[in-house]
Amino acid sequence: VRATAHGYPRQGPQRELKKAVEGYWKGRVQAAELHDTAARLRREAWLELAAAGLTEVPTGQFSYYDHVLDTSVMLGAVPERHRAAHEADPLDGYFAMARGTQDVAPLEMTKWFDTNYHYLVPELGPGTAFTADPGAQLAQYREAAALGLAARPVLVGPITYLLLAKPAPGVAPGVAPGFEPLTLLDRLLPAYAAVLAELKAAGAEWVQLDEPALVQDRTPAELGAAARAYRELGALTDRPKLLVASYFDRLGEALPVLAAAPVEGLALDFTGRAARNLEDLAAAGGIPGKRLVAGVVDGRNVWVNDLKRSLTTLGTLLGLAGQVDVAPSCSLLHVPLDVAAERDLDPQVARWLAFARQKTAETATLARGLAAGTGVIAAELAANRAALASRAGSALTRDPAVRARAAAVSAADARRALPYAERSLAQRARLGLPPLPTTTIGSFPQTAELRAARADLRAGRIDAAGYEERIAAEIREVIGFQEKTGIDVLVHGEPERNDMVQYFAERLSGYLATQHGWVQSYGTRYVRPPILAGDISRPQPMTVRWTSYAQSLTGLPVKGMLTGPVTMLAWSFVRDDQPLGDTARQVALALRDEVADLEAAGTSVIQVDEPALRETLPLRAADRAAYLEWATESFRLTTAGVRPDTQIHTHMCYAEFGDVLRAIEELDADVISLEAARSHMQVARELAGAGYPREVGPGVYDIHSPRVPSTEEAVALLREGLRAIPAERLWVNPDCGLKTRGWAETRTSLEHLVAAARTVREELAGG
Ligand code: THG
Ligand code: ZN
Repeated sequence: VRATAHGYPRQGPQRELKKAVEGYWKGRVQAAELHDTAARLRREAWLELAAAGLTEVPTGQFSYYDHVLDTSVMLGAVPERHRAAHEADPLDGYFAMARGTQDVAPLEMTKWFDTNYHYLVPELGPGTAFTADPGAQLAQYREAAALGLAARPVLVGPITYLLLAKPAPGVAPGVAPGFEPLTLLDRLLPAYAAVLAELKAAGAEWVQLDEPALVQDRTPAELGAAARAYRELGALTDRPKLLVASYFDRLGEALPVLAAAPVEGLALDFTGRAARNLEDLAAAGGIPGKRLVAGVVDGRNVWVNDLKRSLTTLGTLLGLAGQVDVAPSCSLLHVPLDVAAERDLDPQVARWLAFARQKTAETATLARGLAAGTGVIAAELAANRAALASRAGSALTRDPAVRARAAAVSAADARRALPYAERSLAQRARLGLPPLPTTTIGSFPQTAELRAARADLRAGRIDAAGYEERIAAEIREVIGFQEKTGIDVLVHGEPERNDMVQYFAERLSGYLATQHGWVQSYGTRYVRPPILAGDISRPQPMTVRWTSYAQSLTGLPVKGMLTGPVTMLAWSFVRDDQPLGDTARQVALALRDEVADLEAAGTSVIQVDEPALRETLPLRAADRAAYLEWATESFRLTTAGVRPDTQIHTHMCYAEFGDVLRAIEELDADVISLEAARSHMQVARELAGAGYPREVGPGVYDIHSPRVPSTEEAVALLREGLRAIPAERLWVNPDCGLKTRGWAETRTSLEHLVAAARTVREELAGG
C-alpha cells in the first residue's frame, strides 16, 4: 500500500514563491534566483512529504503561475501573439501569456471547476500544431528522483486539456464559430506520446494524467473521445504505467469507460458528493489487477478525516482492485499549508482542523493502517476519535437558539410582502429618483493610505480611535465626491473592509479566521478563506455604524452594503457535518437581522452582493436544482423582511449568466447590477430575452481596466441597454466595485458616467 498525493501548495511556508515571482516582475529578482528559489521550495516540499510518510511524491505540478498554462507550454500551444516573446525568452513569454504586456493581451482566466483556483484557458484553433516540450516535467522528475524518492509526474490529461480550452476566434483568424477543440485530439495525442516516452526514458515508472473534466456531464461523443484517447495512449509500447486521475465529483458514466481503458491505474475521489464512486466501482465490477489510488482524505476542506470511516472504505476497495493506495481526493493546492502556524486559534478548535501538512499525515496513517492493520495506528485512531467527538459535542458547532430559529423559518419569511409591481411604486415615491438613476457597486479605491492605516492599527502605531477617524475622513471624502459628481444613490465606499467576506466572517460567531491560511486564487494572488466552523449568529450590528455615519452627511440615499449568504459560503471553507443549505440558512438569518437594523436606522436602499451565485453551481446538472433552491431561498431570507418601500439591490460579477437566469429572477431583488461593458450589454439582452421583470444596471464602465471610458462610449452603451430594458427599469453604474482602481481614473470615469446618464435622459425627455 503506497501513500501519495496529487499535488501540494506551491508557494512555500512564507509565500516565498509569490515574493520571488513578483520580485522578478519588478526586476528586483534575477531569473537564476527565481529558479533557485523555486527548486529549493520543490525540494523542501518533496522531502517534507516523504518524511511525513508518503512513499510516492507528485512532480510536475509546482508551477510558477498555473499548471494549465504549463501544459499549454509543454504541448507547444503558445498563441500566435505570444510566440515571438516566448521564443526570445521562455520565462518572460510565459508570464506574458499569464498577465499580458503593454501590447499583447493575456490568455483568458477562469475558475478551475468549482474550486476558487483560476487557470489560464488554452486558446486553440484548427491551425494549432502541437509539439512536445517536456523540459519542465523532465527537470522536476529528475530533481525528485535525485533525492532518492519514488516520483510520479502529474500532467493535465488530453481530454481535460481540450475540454478546458476555448476556440480562439478573432485571436486566431479564420476560426469557424462552431469550432470544437476536442476535434484536435488526433493531433494532440502524438505530443502526449512523446512526453510519455521521454519521462519513461528518464526513469519514471508511473505517470498520472488528470481528467477532472470527466466528472462533469459528458456527451457520448466526449466519452467516446476519452475511450479512444486512452486506447491509443495505452497501446503505446514506449511509455510508463498510466494512472488516470479524476476528482471533485463522481465519474458516473465515465467510470466504465476508464475502467475498460488499457491503463494500469485509476485515481478516484471517495469524499463528499464523490462518495458514490464506491458503489459505481462495485457495480462496474471493480478494476481487477489494476492500481486504485483511493482519495479518501478530502483535499478541499479543512476538517480532520474520520480515519475509521476511511479505513472501512479502503477495506471495501481492497476487493475491487489489484492494489489500493491512499491519497487525498485532489491536489492539496486548495487548502492552506499548516494548522500549526495558527497561533491564535483555540487549541480545542485547532485539533478539528487539517490543512495540507495534516492531510498528508492522515494519508500516511491510513496507508499504514491498511497495510499492517489498525493495531499499528492505534494511537492515531484514539486521538482522531477524541478530536471528532470534541467537534461533534462542542457548543460552537451546536447553538440551540440558532437551530431553533432556523427550524422555524417559514416559506413566508422568504417572500416579500408585496409583488414587485407594487413595491416599485412605493420605492419610487420614497426615493424620488430621476429616470436612469446613477449609482456605484459599493467600494471606492482602497488606497495605500487605507491599507497603511489598517497595518498601523494592527501594529499598535495608532489606536482604535485614530483608525476610526481615518475611516470617517475617507467616508466624508467619498460622500462629498459623489454629491459633487451628481450620483443619485450613494455608497460609503467600504474603506473599513479588507475583503467582502472576511469582514463579515470576523464579525459573526461560529466563523474562524486564520493568520496564515493562504490558498492560491490565481497566479501570485492568494486569499485566506475564513472557516464556517459552528452555528452562525450575529452578536451585534456589523455595518450600521458606518452606513449611518455616511447617511448623516447627505440628504441623498446611501446604500447599505452586505455580502450575500451564497458568496459567504463560496469563499469560505464550509462545514462538512451538515448540508450546505443549513449553513446558508444560518448565515442568511444573521444577515437578515443586519438588513432589519439598517432599515430601522433609515436606510432606504440595501444591496446584498452575490458574485459567487454562478460560480458555485454544481458540476453535474442533476445536482443544480437543489443548489439553486437553497441558494435563492437564502438570498430571499436575507432580504425579504424589509418594507415594500425599501429597495433591495444585488450585484453579480462575470459575464456568463446563461445557466442561472431563472435563479436570478427567483432572487426577487428590486434592482440587479451586472458586468456588461465588455460584452456590449449582452447580459441585458439575455435578461430581457428571458423576460426579466425588474430593474437592471448593466455596467457601462469596465472597472477591470485602468482605461477611462468616454462619455460617448457610455452613451452608446446606454442606448444599447435601452433597446433591451425599458427606461423606467434601467440603472446606470460601473461593472463592479472600484476597490482596485486608482482615484484619478475613478473620478473621471464616474464624471463621464453621470454625463452620459444626463445626455440620455435628455434624449428620452425630448421624445
Ligand atoms: N474575496 C474573497 N474571495 C475571492 C475574491 C474576493 N475569490 C474570488 C476572487 N475574489 C479572487 N480574486 C482575488 C483578487 C485579488 C487577490 C486575491 C484574490 C489579492 N490577494 C492579495 C495577494 O495575494 O497579495 C492578498 C490580499 C490580502 O492581504 O488579504 O490581491 O474578493 N474572499
Ligand atoms: Zn462585481
